[in-house]
Amino acid sequence: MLTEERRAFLTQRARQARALTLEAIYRVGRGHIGGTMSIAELLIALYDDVMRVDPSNPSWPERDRLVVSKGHAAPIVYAVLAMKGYFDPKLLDTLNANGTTLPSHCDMRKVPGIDMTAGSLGQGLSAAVGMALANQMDHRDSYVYAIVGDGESQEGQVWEAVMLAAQRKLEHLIVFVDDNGCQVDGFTGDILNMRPFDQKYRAFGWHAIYVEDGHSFDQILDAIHQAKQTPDRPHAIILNTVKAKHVPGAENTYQSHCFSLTREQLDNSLRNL
Ligand SMILES: Cc1ncc(C[n+]2csc(CCOP(=O)(O)OP(=O)(O)O)c2C)c(N)n1
Ligand SMILES: [Mg+2]
Repeated sequence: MLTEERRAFLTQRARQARALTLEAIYRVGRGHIGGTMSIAELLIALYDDVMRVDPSNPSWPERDRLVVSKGHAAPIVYAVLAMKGYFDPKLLDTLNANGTTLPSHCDMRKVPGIDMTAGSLGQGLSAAVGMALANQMDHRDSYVYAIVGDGESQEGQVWEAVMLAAQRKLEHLIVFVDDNGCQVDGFTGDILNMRPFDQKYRAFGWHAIYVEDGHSFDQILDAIHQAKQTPDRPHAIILNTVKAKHVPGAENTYQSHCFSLTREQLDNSLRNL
């Protein structure tokens, strides 16, 4: 259970991450708003409370790693990395502009703190499984975290990685499914329903936890704590989230996936935050 003060601090950090992201996307003209806003609390929980990282040494071999397999969420990952001191927040002004070092999708060669390049959906979990397997073979106690979209989970490669992780008992692998119910051009349930995710992961031999409110720091952190208490299996934490959370008029719509904010929408969102 978080203290009142800690919860308020984390909430403020998530607000800041959302604001930096929306401002950067507004500046570039268009971007992935829905799927960035649905993982704000998760990223803040990971970077401010959970992950063992050193922003002054991004390639520290003993660090915990994060693979954001839904690589289109890069703008908010960059915002959080900048807030952690990996690079100057002023760089966010160049998001996805010509010549930038902050491209629209997660890029490990250009951005300090990004552990895996992603954007071609379905591939990131395979990389995370490889990292967790390497840690296991090297007797490292570091954790590997991955974030996978609900629409992304329609990719067959996700389930190949899931099978191998269970076979190799990767107990230091924790995968978050951002179950916001929307993909690019429709509701995931209408296009190819993937729910219930927790039962699917369990059937594949994983330890799975369903989190009712994927924007609650208490619930996210409790689930991670529970995962770390459960040996011999990889862990899936299914987060029931809201696409475009805290963007007035866009919440829970698939049309929020990638769009241009008007000045008025940006101002409303910032006021709302
Ligand atoms: C292999 C592949 N196919 C298609 C795309 C285009 N694409 C980008 S995001 C997206 C939808 C993803 O939906 P979901 O995983 O639910 O993401 P979220 O709702 O979290 O934004 C698609 C189809 C892609 N990036 N990679
Ligand atoms: Mg989705």
